Amino acid sequence: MPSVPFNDRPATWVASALVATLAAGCGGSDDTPALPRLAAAQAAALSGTCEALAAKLAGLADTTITAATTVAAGKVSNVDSPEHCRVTGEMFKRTSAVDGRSYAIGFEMRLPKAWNGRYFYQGNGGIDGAVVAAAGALGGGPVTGALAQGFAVMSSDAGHNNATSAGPAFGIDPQARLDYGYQASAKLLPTAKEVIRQAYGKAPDRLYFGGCSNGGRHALVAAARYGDQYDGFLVGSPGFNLPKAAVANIFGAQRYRTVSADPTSITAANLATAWTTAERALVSAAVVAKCDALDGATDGLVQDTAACQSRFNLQTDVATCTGARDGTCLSAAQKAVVADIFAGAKTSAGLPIYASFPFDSGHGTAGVASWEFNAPLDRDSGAVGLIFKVPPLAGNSTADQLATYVLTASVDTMFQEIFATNATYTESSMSFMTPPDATNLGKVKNRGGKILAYHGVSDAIFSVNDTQAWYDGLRTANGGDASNFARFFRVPGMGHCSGGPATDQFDMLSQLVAWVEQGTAPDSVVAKARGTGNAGGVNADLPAAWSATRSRPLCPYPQVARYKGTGDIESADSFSCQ
Ligand SMILES: [Ca+2]
Repeated sequence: MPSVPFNDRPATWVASALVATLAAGCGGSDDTPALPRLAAAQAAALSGTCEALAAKLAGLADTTITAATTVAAGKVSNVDSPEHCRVTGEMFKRTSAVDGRSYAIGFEMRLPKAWNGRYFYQGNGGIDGAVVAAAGALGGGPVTGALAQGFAVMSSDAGHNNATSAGPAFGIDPQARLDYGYQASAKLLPTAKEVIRQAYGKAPDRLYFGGCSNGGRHALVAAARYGDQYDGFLVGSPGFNLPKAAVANIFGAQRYRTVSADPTSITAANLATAWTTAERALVSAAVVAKCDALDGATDGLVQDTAACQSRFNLQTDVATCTGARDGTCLSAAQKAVVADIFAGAKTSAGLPIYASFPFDSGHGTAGVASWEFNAPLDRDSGAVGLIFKVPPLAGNSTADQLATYVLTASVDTMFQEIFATNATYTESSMSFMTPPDATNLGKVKNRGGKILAYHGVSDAIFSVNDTQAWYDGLRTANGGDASNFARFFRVPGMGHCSGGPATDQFDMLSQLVAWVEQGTAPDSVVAKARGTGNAGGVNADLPAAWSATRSRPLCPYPQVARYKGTGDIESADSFSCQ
């Protein structure tokens, strides 16, 4: 079916979206025009009963509301949330002419009884395909979320249901690829606004878009494609070059396999023998030994990531095995493989496929093992084989066939196929998955919109260096400084979206709102460790030597958190961003 641009919808939200109040900004220097500041959202209460909402919404175009049910205050996605109305439905139900399957954009909205006047679109992770509870969860074992803060939150499956499309096999349907890539959120927005208007008597005053991983990708894609539709973007650990990252991870799997216990095996357990937990911890211990003190505090965290990359040398700072591997050394062959992977996957001709990865303190975690050894076989295989490449593999490929493909097919060819099109798949995955022009964000900037991005330095699937390169490009595109509308925070030690030996609990949504609506830009963000007793869930990766309540400032790139030289080493107050 043809795509339906959001702005072709004859919905009542259009007029209200065009009258966003602009007030004079503050903080601009004399030679820099101040950016507009958007007016603060005004709270409202749910009018009428939740259950009556379904009938009011019966006439929504292209939309079927399946239920509207009151939910009492309580936990949603492990976050304490207020009483709210949960509306579920689907849009654009259709049958694919290509694979014969039924598709729709499934969604839910959670509408707090006491509303803060704001909308939050929750970009979800992985390959989507499930309507994750619309808690507006903020990553990193959060104790808060958008719903808890009074936002009306929408979550969707992005146009396919993993139960009915056999997971990644939705990629056989060209329109499902496009909905997953960038179209679902745009198609949902008019419905979201109308639901809110019916629920509260007005459209949302301010609109936000956030998520982590693939959700961070959705957020950055929305900033690039729909920068005039939202006021703030929370971009977490974005896989904004997801097809490239997936091919790079497959490159890694093929390299790991050469130093695994059984180079003919197609299992994740075998791949994991290539670089064991003890050996990964060994490398991180060597990184910490070399780099920990560069930030002034010997605390198990490497804040000065950039300086560390030139100080740490895998070849000389980690022992080379002279006999059998025993966890205290790496073989020369292992070092070559790990060095290649961290330098960034390349084609056989030496062309970069994806970004490099920095050495950091968090390589020894179970999360890293999952991304390095399991993901190529059970996630990247389906993503590349069925969703990203043109042409795709057969939709009924078995798990063993997908694993064999990943471990034996040409990475060079995969890399070409993520840029390819044909008569059926008229848009390449690099087109539908990535921001079309990720450093051209004038639509966001000029209307007063703001972007906060974060990325864990020990993330093994999407590289912090890729996000950093995007931000460097954004700075260049804005005269060398993008900090008046976009800021990027590295999270030392943190794995993919959470975990790792890190202070991984932080609330950037509140900071984003304060920046958009009050003009208060975040000069640092306090992040906490999730030690024993943490309400967001204990982080099993925390070193025993850390205080359970350690805190650190996250600093806007390129600044680094440095110890002041005095004060409690467990407290963010003892560090400053420099
Ligand atoms: Ca340190």
